[in-house]
Amino acid sequence: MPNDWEEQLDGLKQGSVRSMARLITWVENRRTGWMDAMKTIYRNNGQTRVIGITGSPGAGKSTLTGKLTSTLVEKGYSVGVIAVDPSSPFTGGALLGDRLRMKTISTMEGVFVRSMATRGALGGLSLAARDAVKIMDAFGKDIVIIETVGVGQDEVEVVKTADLVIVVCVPGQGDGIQAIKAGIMEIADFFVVNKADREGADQVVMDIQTMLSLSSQDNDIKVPVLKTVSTTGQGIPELVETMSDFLTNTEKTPKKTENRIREELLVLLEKETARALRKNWVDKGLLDKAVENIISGERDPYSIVQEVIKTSLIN
Ligand SMILES: Nc1nc2c(ncn2[C@@H]2O[C@H](COP(=O)(O)OP(=O)(O)OP(=O)(O)O)[C@@H](O)[C@H]2O)c(=O)[nH]1
Ligand SMILES: [Mg+2]
Repeated sequence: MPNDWEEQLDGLKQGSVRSMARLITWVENRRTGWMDAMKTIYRNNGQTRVIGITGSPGAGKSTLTGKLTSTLVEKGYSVGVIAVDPSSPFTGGALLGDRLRMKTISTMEGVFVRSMATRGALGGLSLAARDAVKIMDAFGKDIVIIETVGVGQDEVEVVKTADLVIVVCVPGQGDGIQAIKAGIMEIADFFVVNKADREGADQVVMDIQTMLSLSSQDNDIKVPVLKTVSTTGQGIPELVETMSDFLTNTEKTPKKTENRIREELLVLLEKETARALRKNWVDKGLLDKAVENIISGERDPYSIVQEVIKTSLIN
């Protein structure tokens, strides 16, 4: 491994926030040596619990994340935040209020905020976020909160692997139902009806509960539906308590861990084989050559694919 990697890994071990930030960027950019660095990081992983917060745009996810974070910090936890959303207040939203919110959270003692764009991560968003979680874990973060808008598939993939997934709904515009339609209901461990200071919050709670009872296959699992007002902090202590109970009770769910490792390994393998193929085959002009051969009638696409698979994966 190159020396500069070693240097940052040492820094990470010694609690340098700068090293943590740098490592996340380097890994995200797939800088040479990233896999060796991740091997070391992986060996130092274990204790971090990941909380995924998702929901429709403007539902109050960032405000909620901020309140949760400050409550957790008060309780003595070290918290990391990954905001996956280019328009997130954490990344500098256009509104003054958003800027202020971002400032409050990122200057909080013991809090590390990292923003990530939906597009741009070389290995894909979901891997980039998970790599970042692992780096924060090795640094010693107790809790990492990932905030994403619950729209695109990428965003859903990211939160899916969290230890606890919170789906945020709001009253008005049929948002509660919308979230459910988007197919995120299945991944929700909790529902939070935020903006409960607005009219219709109880109706959304009932709608969600009705949906849950209709679709529930496993009656043993009770999905909590809580109300919050993130702006004032109302309902946050109850939410933190419910979260804490959930995380304690799911301390060891081998099935979930197994599924996560399986999924992650498969995605990583797919991404890396595709990258290797690009590097060793496409970038070396072999794609162009193959196209020529197909046009001239010498070869067909199928035998070429078979040949590439054989030579690159088996040999
Ligand atoms: N009335 C009311 N407003 C809230 C509440 N929580 C958040 N807001 C407001 O809703 C707006 C959006 O809040 P954000 O926290 O930025 O929402 P978000 O879900 O992170 O938004 P995106 O990341 O852009 O999807 C802000 O103006 C907040 O002040 C709440 O409980 N009640
Ligand atoms: Mg946000």
